[in-house]
Amino acid sequence: MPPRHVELGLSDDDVLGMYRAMLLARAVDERMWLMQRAGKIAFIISGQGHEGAQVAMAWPMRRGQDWMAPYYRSIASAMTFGMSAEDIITAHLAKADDVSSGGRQMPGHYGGAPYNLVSLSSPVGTQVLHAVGIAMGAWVRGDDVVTMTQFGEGTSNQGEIHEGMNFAGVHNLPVIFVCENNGYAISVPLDRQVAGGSVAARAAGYGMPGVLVDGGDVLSCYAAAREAHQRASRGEGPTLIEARVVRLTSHSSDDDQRRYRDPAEVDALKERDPIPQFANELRAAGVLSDERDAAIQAEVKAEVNEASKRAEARPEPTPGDAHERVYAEPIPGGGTAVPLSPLADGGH
Ligand SMILES: Cc1ncc(C[n+]2csc(CCOP(=O)(O)OP(=O)(O)O)c2C)c(N)n1
Ligand SMILES: [Mg+2]
Repeated sequence: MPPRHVELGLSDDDVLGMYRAMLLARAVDERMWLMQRAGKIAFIISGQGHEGAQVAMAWPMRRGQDWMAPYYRSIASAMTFGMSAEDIITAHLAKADDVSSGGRQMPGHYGGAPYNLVSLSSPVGTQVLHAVGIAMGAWVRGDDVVTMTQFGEGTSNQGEIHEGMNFAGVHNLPVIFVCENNGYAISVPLDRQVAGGSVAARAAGYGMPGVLVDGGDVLSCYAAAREAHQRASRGEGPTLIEARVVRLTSHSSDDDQRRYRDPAEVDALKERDPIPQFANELRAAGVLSDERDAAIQAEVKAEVNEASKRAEARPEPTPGDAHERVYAEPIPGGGTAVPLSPLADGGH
């Protein structure tokens, strides 16, 4: 029997590319934790453990044509959709020419106009409404555009998710809803947040297929996303995919999960890390050798070193530019911008 990736129509280069993308997202994430601890980045909210699902699900999306409304763990999907390691680090350092917002957004608020990647808001779940709105717009224009949005299982209980999925179901919109279920909403475990324990099962109530996948199984995630993408593109409507993933880190750099998770539970998470699981599968398929793996790891390390060096050397925003890209100019009604602080007038 041919290896699974061949059955799915993926080449050896495709799966090695997916593996490399996962490693790169992990390496950028780890580097940014160091930068946060060194006082260079204010805050980190990590995608570690989610990379397999994210790379695989973003893989079928057509760059420059499709759209994505991400959430704060979407580092690997944002990178698969076009953001570079340097873009990500530059945004976290809030540099003046950061592609996400020119240094206005919080860390982890991925976005980039050149990539059709919508900037997110901190209230969880609001990105789902944006995704459905984009899908509605594409439908009105008759464009072949598929929109993907991602959110956590805690967020799946927000009103916006119900409104968005119901609207997409009623109007048969080309959206892929991806719930990355990591079992916790900060410190609250799944059984205290999701009645019935399944997010995918809710899809039936919205008239769309609900698919449950193991987020540690990259090729299953890819197969589910590709099928959802084809359905959406053919005009057959939305899909909800729930990927069971692991959150390998604390919720954020402001949290310590040892206070609410058993140490044995935290240790056991490593077994579900998608990166070694995928590496093992590629080895068994004869695609990844030790030498190839070492070469990819070295390339990724060099790329992250280079990206962080270049990002750190980028210019800081100047206080006098604080209003730019925050308010439309001129202010509607003819008012003038009020300085946010004396520094905002250009003083240093
Ligand atoms: C509307 C709203 N309520 C509360 C918060 C605070 N908050 C930020 S992340 C989070 C947990 C979300 O959990 P989940 O959706 O499972 O995503 P995860 O962080 O596990 O990936 C909460 C409660 C918020 N940002 N917005
Ligand atoms: Mg969660």
